[in-house]
Amino acid sequence: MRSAGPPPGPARPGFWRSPLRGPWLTGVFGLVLLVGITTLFVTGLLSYAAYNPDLAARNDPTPDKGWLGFYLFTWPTSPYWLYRLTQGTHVVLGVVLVPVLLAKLWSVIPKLFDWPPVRSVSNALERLSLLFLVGGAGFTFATGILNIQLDYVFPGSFYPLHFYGAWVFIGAFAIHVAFRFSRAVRGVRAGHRSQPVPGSREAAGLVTPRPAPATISRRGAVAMVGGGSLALLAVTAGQSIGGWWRRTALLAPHGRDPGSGPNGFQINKTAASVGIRPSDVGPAWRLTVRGAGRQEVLTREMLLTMPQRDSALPIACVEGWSTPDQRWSGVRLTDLAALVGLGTDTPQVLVESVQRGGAFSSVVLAANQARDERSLLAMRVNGADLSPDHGFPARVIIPGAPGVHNTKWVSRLTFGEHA
Ligand SMILES: Nc1nc2c(c(=O)[nH]1)N[C@H]1C(S)=C(S)[C@@H](COP(=O)(O)O)O[C@H]1N2
Ligand SMILES: [Mo]
Repeated sequence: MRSAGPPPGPARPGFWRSPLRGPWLTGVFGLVLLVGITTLFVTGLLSYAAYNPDLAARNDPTPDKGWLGFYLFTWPTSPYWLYRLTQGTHVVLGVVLVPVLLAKLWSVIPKLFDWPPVRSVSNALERLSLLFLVGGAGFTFATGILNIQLDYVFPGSFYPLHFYGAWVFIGAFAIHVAFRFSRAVRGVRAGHRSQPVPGSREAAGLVTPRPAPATISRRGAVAMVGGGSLALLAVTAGQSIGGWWRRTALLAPHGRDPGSGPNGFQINKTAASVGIRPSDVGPAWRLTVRGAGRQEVLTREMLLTMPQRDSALPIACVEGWSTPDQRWSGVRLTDLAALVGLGTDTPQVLVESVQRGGAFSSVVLAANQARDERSLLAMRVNGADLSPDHGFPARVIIPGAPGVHNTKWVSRLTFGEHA
């Protein structure tokens, strides 16, 4: 079927003139994205599982997930660096793939201007799926990057946006891979020199009939994009490694220098920024422990007379930054459960802080987390009292858990089932 009249502007054959475009270049970028985006999706799903959303409504930042939560499982406490690895990978890879994503879009631009715009019902469906693919990629990458760079620009709503956006994107992505995978492999196998005849089936609408002189080779273009990704890796990865490496994280939010001394490591929210008053955490502070129908109220001094344990554990935030292991010391959660008469089969525990409201002011930890002997209500870190910003008088620290589950300024622990 032919439409009357010449196609307009960018839909004209020969409007796009780069001799680089062709099945090889698109295939290379496509296969890199296939591996990269699959990894992003899996680590993203793991991040959601790490919140233990099925345990309590307050743990679930993306309500109404329905059957999209089919895969959820109880997040383990070992290895203790698990979330540091999965979320560091998720965030760093998401940043590093941006040049590849843009290069892939550039390589297929002529196809966006296919003329006539719609040839048949199946062609219309295919183009509609591309809308979800390109829109979904842009939306998911943009929400993720805005969230890590601008520090919670979407208070409360980031999680549902990123979660549901990712599912729409991955649906379109899976369809796209199913239709294009073998073409991408063929394109790459044919080699960087091969350039099919414009208009042929193998050219797949990518090869220009009116090539301009080349200013760079196809391999050079891939190297340039790879160089861009490596540069982003170099200025991003340091925040996930933490410690000294944080200085290299030029793109990291929250500044690059967390100060020195025992409390000189990354702070997410300061006490002042979440409205903690000095009187909340002063001498009048008490810890209430409840469970099995009993209740104990303790001062910080009383906590310090209980057996003090050490745990070397990192803080690993959903934003992708982490600290190296810090040496925390305090009272085991199992010892606190024992205060109200609970045995070693410590149940789940609701942790509440003195903070008034806010998504991170409380959490329900699963039984496996409460029972782990590395899980502490920490009062000290690296040999000093916790600083006000790291959660003085006491905070929770759990192996393998996302940073947000390490509640600061804790005032109440309730063991057992609760609404
Ligand atoms: N009460 C309370 N606890 C909290 C938070 C908070 O905002 N309020 N932030 C959490 C988040 S998102 C992270 S990553 C860690 C950061 O701990 P740090 O600031 O000591 O590094 O604390 C967690 N504990
Ligand atoms: Mo966090």
